[in-house]
Amino acid sequence: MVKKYIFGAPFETDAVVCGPEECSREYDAQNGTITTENGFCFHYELNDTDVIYGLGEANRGINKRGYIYVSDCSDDPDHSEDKTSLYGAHNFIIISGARNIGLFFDYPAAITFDIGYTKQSVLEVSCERADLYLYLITGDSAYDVAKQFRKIIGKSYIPPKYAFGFGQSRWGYKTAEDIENVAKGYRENKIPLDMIYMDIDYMQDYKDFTVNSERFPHFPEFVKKMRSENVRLIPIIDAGIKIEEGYDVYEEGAEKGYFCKREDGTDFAAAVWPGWTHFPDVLNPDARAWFGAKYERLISQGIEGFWNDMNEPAIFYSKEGIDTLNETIKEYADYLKNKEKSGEDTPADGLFDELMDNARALPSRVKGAFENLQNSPDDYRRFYHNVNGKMIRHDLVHNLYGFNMTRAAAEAFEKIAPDKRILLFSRSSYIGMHRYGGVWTGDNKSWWSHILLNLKMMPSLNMCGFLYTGADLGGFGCNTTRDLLLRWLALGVFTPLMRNHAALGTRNQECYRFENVDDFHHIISVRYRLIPYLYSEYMKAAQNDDLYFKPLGFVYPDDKIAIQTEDQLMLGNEIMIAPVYTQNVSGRCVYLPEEMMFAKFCPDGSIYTQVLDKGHHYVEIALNEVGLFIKKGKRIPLVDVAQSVEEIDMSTLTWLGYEGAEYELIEDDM
Ligand code: MIG
Repeated sequence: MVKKYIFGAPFETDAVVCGPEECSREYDAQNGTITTENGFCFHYELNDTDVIYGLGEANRGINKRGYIYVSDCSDDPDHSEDKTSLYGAHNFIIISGARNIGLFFDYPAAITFDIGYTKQSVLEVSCERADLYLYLITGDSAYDVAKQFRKIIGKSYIPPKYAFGFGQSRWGYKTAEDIENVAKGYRENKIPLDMIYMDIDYMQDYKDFTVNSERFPHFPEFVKKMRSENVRLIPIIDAGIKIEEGYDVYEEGAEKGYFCKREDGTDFAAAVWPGWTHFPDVLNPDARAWFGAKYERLISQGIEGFWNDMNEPAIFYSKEGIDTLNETIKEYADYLKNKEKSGEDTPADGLFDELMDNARALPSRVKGAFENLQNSPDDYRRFYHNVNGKMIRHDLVHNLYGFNMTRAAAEAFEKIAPDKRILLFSRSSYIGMHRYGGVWTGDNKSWWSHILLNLKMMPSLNMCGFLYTGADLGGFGCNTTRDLLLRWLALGVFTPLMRNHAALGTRNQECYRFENVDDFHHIISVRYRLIPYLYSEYMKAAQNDDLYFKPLGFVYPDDKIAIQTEDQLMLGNEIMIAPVYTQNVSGRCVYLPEEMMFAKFCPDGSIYTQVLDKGHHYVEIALNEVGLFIKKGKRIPLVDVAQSVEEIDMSTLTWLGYEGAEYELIEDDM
């Protein structure tokens, strides 16, 4: 059952589209106490065994207990264990124990989830203003609660079929030739590939919707040529529009008043990749339609997919921020000068100590002012959105920017190509955006711990509606290693978005750059063999408001060990995955909540199978192998390897698993 409560004057976020019409009056304090005197605070006493699920793209475990999380969309490339905010704001949690309660705090500014951090047995959710909707869901199990929540937030985005293929990306591909070389590297080594991503360097001076004509002399022809090789090019779009005379997107936006404004009505300027930019006011429906329509410029040149970046929105600095920094530096310079002048009255040794102290403090204060330049909360208070003619300060709706940038594109796609699915995913998001696109989990690192973080985020994202998700395989920051990439790809085989992406300046990370390329060929081949299954399960999850990835506890709610298993996932209705995420090991321990069939895709193309009993097992999985576990009595479809999704030959379909099992295959030609 879903109940909706209203506090104060909430902002309409459009996260919920099929919720209860009416707000309930009587609130049962058994579901947690609420105070609204000093902002909003929800307080709940936890039992020792209560598990907290949810929060979508958040740090740490599947069970979120024992830490503090803040929904405050942040461009932070250091996803270390202490971080409380990442790129998304997914304010849905499930308290699961003797009772199962779901809570969605529909509030678009910063909101804190203290889940047993201040006090181990206390859950507290608080935000500065008591203006929000609270949705309270009660159900039979955590899984039931998650599905009820998914019903009220509307159907999840479905990407085109090719987007279930493998994609290669790198920040640093500059020219058509760079991209052709990547395609060649894959095709020559017979490693399947469907997409090559174009990062910011394809643009002319980082201007959205432009293509550098020197580096891509005949762009539409180039797109067509790649497409004829079954490779789609997927360009990036950034949030900021470059301020430049003659750039029509800038000129139109300024003229129509479609950019975010300062309090005095002038367009707010922030420096990002293009230099000074304005942010399209995507919370204003007219501005949103205007911005979205611009994607047509690339679609008309043959482009069929996009990734939206920098939409927290990320800010390098503002004019105001630079002024503050300069003032800080000047203040200190003056201070030191004055001290020098008044030197006669001060004992020489005392002056020296004081000067030294100040000299030491100077860099740290300047450093502080410098650090505060980037993504500064001060800047987020410096601009406004026009919502139905009312000026709303950005920080009060901060978490909706990425959502609405992506919505802008998706709403436009419905007009530009109503019968076509276009690939679209975003870095920043809020619940509701799941109807318009997917997400990638941003700038992770080539760390073993980030394979596990990737795995843990997946079911939590699914609970919040985001089904088309994945991480930068191999790691974005830092230099990857061959074994790390192989192990991470073996997890990526199962994530709907399977993309290898790396940062500028890091070691080359394309699969064909490493020794024994066959190993990469084999891991990615397994993905393509599984696509009929992965696609079917994705479609079922999207159509039935279900989860593609589930924590084990959702399927085995009475099994204490299953509930506590944080490094295995259920995928669809047939399989469990248990990827290896440790360096220098030849296998791993795995827990089976019931009898299952272990299936291992061996490099010679054969599949090793073994029925294993309920309980703990050690399974051998080499660097060039992919393992999965088929639930008792189930089977999955398999096809022969193809070089691209389009080339998959369904007549090669065979079955893997328990004989005689039923399976519903979902096929279409989208
Ligand atoms: O400030 O476009 O997360 O995937 O490669 C960095 C360059 C901007 C951040 C994205 C990353 C992308 C990078 N971008």
